[in-house]
Amino acid sequence: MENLPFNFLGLEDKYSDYKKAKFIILPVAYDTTTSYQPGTRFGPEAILSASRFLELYDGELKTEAYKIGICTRSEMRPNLESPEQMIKEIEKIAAKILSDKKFLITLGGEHTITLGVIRAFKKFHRDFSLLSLDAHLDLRDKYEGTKFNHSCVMRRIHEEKIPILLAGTRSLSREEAEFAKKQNLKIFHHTEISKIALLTNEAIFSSNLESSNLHLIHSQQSKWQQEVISSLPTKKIYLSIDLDCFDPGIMPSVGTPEPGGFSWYEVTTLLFNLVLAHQIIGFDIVELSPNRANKAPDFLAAKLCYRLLGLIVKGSGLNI
Ligand SMILES: [Mn+2]
Repeated sequence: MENLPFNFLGLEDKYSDYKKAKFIILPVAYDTTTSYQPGTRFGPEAILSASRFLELYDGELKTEAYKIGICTRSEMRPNLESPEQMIKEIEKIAAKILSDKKFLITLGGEHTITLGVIRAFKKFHRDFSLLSLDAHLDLRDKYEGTKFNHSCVMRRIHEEKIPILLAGTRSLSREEAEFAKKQNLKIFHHTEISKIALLTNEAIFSSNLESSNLHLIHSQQSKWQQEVISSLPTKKIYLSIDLDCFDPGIMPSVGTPEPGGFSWYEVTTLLFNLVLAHQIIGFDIVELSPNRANKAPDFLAAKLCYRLLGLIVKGSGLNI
């Protein structure tokens, strides 16, 4: 293992060279405004570390997405001048990668980084919307003296006139609730999702678990997933995954671990169904705040990233 290069999946040059690679991983070690438990600046490194222990073959999808080339860029360090300056730097680097016609994956770092990435995507794509899986709405106008706090990021993206859909919400302020209502934003609170899921999922899971055929489970789109997917107003989707959307039982390594949340299978089946109906143009996985004593969350984040790459390869019809 020591001999493997330190990049996503530990890939040799043949598969990780920038020129040849289709997928570019941009690690952004930034956590200046994280409120409760700081440490998300160590998230990208922990995801890369864990990814080197993943199987290169995704047995569930029957894909080997690495063959399409995955280049890991060197880590962006925090710009301590101001959060706004950091966002500008991210936008610049992301725009360069997109101008090279690459598929960009950003690893955080705190959620604020999504704003810089979205501003870059705006230069290259028309008509896309953002799906954010997150325990929080991140719709505050200002927090702790800055408009560029991680809990304001969806408010800023909304101001960029990108349609946003937020799913997995379990915690919000009165200000955010009122803003979302006034702006008529589509929000899937986790309690509502759980209620719909309880009513519809039980039969699906109990009938298919015995066969261990996950494809069979995937092929059954549950009602809440159907509603999320059909509420997305555009074909092109930018996906932002705040890891606190997961149940803290499986994802305790986040800045603000809210009780409740998605299971691994809920998220992966949602993503499976998302690629069937939409085109994912880019994604980020943010807010991992690693804990040395528990590596399972790092591994979850790495596997989630590779699963998404496999789904995108499969969705684009490439036979790899
Ligand atoms: Mn969050």
